Amino acid sequence: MVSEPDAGRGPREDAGSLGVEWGLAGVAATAAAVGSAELFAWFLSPSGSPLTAVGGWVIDATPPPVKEAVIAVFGTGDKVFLMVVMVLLLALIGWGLGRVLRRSLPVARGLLVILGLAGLTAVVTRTGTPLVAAVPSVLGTGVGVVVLTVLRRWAARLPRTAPAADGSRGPALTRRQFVVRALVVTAAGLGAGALGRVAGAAARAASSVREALRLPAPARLDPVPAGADLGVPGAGPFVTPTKDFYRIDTALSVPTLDDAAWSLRIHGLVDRELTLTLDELLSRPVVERVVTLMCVSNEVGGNLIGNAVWTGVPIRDLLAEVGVRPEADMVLSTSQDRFTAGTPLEALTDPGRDALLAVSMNGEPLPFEHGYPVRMVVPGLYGYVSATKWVVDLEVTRFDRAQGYWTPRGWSARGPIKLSSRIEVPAQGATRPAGEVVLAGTAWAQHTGIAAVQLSVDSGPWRDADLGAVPSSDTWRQWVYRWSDAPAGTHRLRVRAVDSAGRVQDAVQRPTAPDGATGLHERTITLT
Ligand SMILES: Nc1nc2c(c(=O)[nH]1)N[C@H]1C(S)=C(S)[C@@H](COP(=O)(O)O)O[C@H]1N2
Ligand SMILES: [Mo]
Repeated sequence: MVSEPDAGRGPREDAGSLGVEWGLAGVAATAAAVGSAELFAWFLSPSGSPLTAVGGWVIDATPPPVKEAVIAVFGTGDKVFLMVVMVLLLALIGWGLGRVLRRSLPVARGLLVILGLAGLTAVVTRTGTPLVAAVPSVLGTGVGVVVLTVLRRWAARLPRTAPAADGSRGPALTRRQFVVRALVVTAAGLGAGALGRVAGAAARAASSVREALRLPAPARLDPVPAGADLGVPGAGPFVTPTKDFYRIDTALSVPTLDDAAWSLRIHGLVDRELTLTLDELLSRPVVERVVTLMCVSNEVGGNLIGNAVWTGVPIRDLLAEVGVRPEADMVLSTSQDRFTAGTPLEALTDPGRDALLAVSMNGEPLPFEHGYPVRMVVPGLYGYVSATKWVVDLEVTRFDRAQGYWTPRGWSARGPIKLSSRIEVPAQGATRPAGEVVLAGTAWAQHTGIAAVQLSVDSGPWRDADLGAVPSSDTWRQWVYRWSDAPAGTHRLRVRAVDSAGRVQDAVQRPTAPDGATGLHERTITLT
């Protein structure tokens, strides 16, 4: 048992001189508490991770402009950024805890318990968490309290510190020895935390049945035609490799659902509710479709867009099976981690549009980050209103009754993708020899199709680029423009697209919120 060192008597004799030791003691106890909780979460319950739960709460509570700014600066590294901020904040809290520990062990213990309760509250208020998810926070808090107590006893052995309650001091410790011990405890806490998060995620991924998932052969294929990839060096490929595919979601820890446990409930304004297991879903005809997904947060010329080959079951077929009531106009999809998207019903029932419950991406089961085992893919709509990953629930409803996750956060309820284009080659600021300059990039108007891409040099006339082939109107389209007799000097290149309905890309610059950026992409290059 740990005896009761009492700091209540206020070791005034050390005032000022031992601040660093106390601060480090607090940091060490906090690291031990949080680190061990993360380690326990690895064994016991991934949803029991207090860092993930608090981070998720922060993500949900962050005002949209702040979120926008973070994504603008850190891109898909936004979650690493949040983790670093949380660790720094915890270090600061720990430091403060150490200052309190110097005055009173019971008060410091109380504060650590409050910190643990905050983590626990974040965990248990995340919907859908099993009871066992509460255990890591409780155990972690216990570890923190014990470590705090031990550190207080060690502190009592420092010169000029008040002795423990029983008057015992134990053999003297030098300040240096104390600091080393506190740092070792801190490192152990950080190590446990890192192990819990990194190895935990890897272990869950490896032990899963994802690799074993047997993908049914598609009843209908969607081959990529020759000439879709124009092969201009420096331009992106027509089909985005999975590892390079952008990732956007609110999930701080990627759900690693076991497909044996997965089920999908289809309910709401339907004649016959339906719950499907994965086997039941995959016993229906599966089709292959090449579809370009895009995030509404993509700036003009940005990278939050990717094109992949998906296979899955048309949502239209399942909606026909359950019988949609006439008053319905939206399907609210919910993910295992409680993200929601509100998709216009007509985009899902449209006989000419294969909105899918997708199970594979580029020939493999969906990666965990991209929605394993099942996600939605709806051609023509931004991801936030359509592309629900880890989808477990489809509620047929109405726009005046339900809202997707981003709608109350300042994004429009409906999100058709806007016609846009970008220059990929040459790079901004590139220097090339004058003469022939090859410009290349992509343009998109998902589910409408690209009819033309035009280039303007130094505000001159718009000239047509050559276009690559496409499997359908649901993908982006590559373009190449060979600018001959390009003179030396600095030039401004601008691109615009024209869709198959004859609409010309909007040149007015608008921000991404509330329904997608507009404006033309341009690059400045120097020819010598
Ligand atoms: N469960 C879940 N699904 C989600 C999201 C999310 O936050 N959670 N984000 C959506 C958004 S905003 C986009 S742009 C796409 C991105 O899909 P990707 O990460 O596979 O590229 O997923 C959508 N599906
Ligand atoms: Mo998005």
